[in-house]
Amino acid sequence: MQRIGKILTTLLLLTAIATAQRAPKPYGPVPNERQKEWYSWEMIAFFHFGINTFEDFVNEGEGKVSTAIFNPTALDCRQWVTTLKNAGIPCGILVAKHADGFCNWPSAYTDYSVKNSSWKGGKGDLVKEYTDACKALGVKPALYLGPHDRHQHLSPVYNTADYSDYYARQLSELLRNYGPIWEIWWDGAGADELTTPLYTRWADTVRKLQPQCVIFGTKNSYRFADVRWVGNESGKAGDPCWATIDSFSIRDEAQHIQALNEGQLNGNAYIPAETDVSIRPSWFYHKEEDDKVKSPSELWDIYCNTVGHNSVLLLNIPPDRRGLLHPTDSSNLVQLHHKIKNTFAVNLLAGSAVSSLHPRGKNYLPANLTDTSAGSYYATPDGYATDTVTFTLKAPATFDCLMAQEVLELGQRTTGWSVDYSSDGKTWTAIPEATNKQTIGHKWIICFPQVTAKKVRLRITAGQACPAIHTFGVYKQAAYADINQ
Ligand code: OTN
Repeated sequence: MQRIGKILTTLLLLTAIATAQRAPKPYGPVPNERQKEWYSWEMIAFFHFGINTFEDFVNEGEGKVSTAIFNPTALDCRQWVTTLKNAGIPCGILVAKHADGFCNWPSAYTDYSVKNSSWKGGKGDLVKEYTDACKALGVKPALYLGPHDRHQHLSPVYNTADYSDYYARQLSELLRNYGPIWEIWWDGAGADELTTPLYTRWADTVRKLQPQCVIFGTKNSYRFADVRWVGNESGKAGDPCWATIDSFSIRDEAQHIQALNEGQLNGNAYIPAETDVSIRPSWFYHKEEDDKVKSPSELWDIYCNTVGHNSVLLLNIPPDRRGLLHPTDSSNLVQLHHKIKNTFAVNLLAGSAVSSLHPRGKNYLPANLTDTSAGSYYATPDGYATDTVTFTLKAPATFDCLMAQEVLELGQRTTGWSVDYSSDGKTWTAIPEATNKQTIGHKWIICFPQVTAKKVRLRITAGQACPAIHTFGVYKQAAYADINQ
């Protein structure tokens, strides 16, 4: 008996040593290359600009107004893209055509475009100016090509060969003639009539012409989507916010919106949420809203509730009738950038002594949680879905924000976690805002009233597989007054 016991102990030890050297296996659906790239952008700018800009209070035109009214007097896409550079935003989506059907490029397939406008005597091409500015300044261009088109859609049904051809040809023009396009946006607004066969053909066009292009899809285009709508336009991703979601056939509207907002744990498709919100009340520019631009602090809340909720923030900054960004919009955006950069510049847990109950082994040490290496992460052995990681700082620190990141490639693993702090390691105090959290994903950020502590404890309380966590940190939010532009 004793001998068998010894053999079993040796076998367990050998298994543990072998596990310690091996990377954890991915769990469930994992992101494709496009989705990994998209997550890395964190923020995308949205430029709603077109014929609606030149109508009073119009956000969704009927497609009947004369093309002559489109006439930006000082259009400068370099000014837009420079703002993105200053705001640390690596990608921007230009509306090439909104629901009114007016094309911001001289499409060969319609007269309802810039070629019949007053701008540059009909010789202008906004998509070219925009993509050229992006190329020159090192920003990734992306396009919104509204699948619904009130100008073209003269018959009562979209589902005709003519409409299918019309849209496919315009898509091809945009994807063939302007270099790499990093995302294509298929708005679901007004698109109820658009059927899956239409999208099947158009998705095929996207995949053939630009394989790296992320597809934002809704409704009948979900099966082709790399990223989903978040279920609102107010800058709020859910808590939780899983990257996975199940069939999109939920009939109940409220349940459908909730599923979009929160995702579904163990959903069979990996389609993370993109959160579109405007810096102004409207999507298009209206001078009456110049004093209603979201402040840096409102934008920071939105950032934490989107990028910090495992989503990507698609922030609309609409150029005005001159074809320029309003200085308030640019300034608030740049202030947001400085707030983000300064807040996360110093992880107060870096350099602390770290221990955990169940370390996997030498390649997956708990200290990896606070290093700055892109490839390193912390993991427990297979079979251990829960754990406690304790950080002992060299000196007490004051903080009011925390951030965690999972290893995306290994799937959605941790499903329950809490954070506590202590001055002596004997009495622990929970951070209420960081108690019983669920998702981590690409990034989870929590802000709370400031606390001072010598020790911080990350408790992983539930999971579908052993945790694989890339980063954990606590931070002191930068004051806006400290922000030098
Ligand atoms: O009336 N709407 O069409 C509407 C009102 C409020 C918020 C959204 C919408 S439409 C909604 O737009 C999304 C993009 O922001 C997605 O495209 C959804 O599929 C679409 O239903």
